[in-house]
Amino acid sequence: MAAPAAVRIRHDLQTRLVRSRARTDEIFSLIREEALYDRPVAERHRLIFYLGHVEAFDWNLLGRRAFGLRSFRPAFDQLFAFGIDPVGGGLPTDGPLDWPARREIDLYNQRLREELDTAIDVALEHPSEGHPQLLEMLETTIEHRLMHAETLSYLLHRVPYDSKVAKSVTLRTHGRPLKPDLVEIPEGEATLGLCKSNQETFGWDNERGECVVSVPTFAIERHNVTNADFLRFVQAGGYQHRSLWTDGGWAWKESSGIEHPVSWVRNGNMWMARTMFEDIRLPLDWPVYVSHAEASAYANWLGRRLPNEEQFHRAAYGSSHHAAERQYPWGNDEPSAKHGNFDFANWDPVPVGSHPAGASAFGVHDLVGNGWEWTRTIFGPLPGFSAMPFYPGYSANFFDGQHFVMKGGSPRTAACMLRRSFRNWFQPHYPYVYATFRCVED
Ligand code: AVJ
Ligand code: FE
Repeated sequence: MAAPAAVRIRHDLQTRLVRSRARTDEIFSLIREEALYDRPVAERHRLIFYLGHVEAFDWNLLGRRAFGLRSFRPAFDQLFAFGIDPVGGGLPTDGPLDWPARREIDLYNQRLREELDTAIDVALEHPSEGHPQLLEMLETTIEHRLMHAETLSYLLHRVPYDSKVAKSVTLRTHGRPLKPDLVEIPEGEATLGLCKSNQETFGWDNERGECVVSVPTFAIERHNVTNADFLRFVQAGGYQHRSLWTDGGWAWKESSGIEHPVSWVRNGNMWMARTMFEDIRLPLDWPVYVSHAEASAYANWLGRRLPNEEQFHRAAYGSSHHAAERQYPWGNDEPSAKHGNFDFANWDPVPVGSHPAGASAFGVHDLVGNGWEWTRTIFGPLPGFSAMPFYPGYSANFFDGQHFVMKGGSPRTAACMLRRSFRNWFQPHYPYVYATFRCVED
């Protein structure tokens, strides 16, 4: 006999919570003690902040709000509550000594996990009696933590090798670039967001609402732009041609002295790539990871553009004119390793085109996994948007015209966030995320 729905939900969410904690625990176990107070990316917090943040977030939302538990360390609840982009535009100026000792944070984390686990156990036993949004809140904490597993990973990419506990990993590259190739996508409809009827599926506020748009015919690159492709742009002086850049992009590039992708390292006349645990010769067949500004300059150089959000949807989830859209590029099967490089399968990319089983109906490769994809769509609400009452700033704080939508997923994106409606976003001058791109021709 199948387990009753309540028992299944409970088992599922509790298992997912335990597994997501293991992800963030694993990442922290890779950071050597002395590097915990470092700030690998100037715009973000010191690593130590995230050690408290992923736990305090769960505690504030579930412990305090859903269960009404009493604070035992209110100063930590506040200190670690939020932190994404620095407010006010300047860079953060705190020093290592402004942060509590690791031991203090570990004790805080341990105690709140114990209290939460007990309360969750009781609450899921009687789901109808507790907070009406408990299940949604649980999913929120799990996905929030998993998003930080990704953002922590890219911060870790910036930490010096000798400050990390080395892991032995296999990096795959054939060193052979593919021939660039455009695929024509016939006009059709694309559905952005979660259908209103689809109430059971968890989604963040920016996914709610439904927006069916018709997309005219266009052509899109079959594979992501590779390091080999981008090297031609660098060698053609792409970083020096003012006309390829927007005013903001040029100003950013000039003031930060950027002349190549942030993960590339010049070694004499050889190009190397910085991976998670070692420098290797630049893998020519990997997708290039760049900021939106660099991606746009490259597209301009070819007389192409970045896709907009609906073009990405059409190429990824559409099929011949009238057929229904798919849940994933490959169809409706749940994501698995054969479909792409995601769900923490690797710390770094694999060659483009490595997962033909994950290609879309139109034969476009790697739309999900191996690197988020920049779009030219400014991040904003879908029609009918309303903020989540228990986390009103999650998306709305970024509806400022300064962020672009990214779609797809990276090697460090959890499988649950590969759903079609999921939308990620970053500023155009933020080169540290695992973001690649491909171009379109209208
Ligand atoms: C959705 C990935 C842009 O990391 O800035 C984490 C996720 N929000 N804590 C970010 C997030 C609050 C967010 N992104
Ligand atoms: Fe957060």
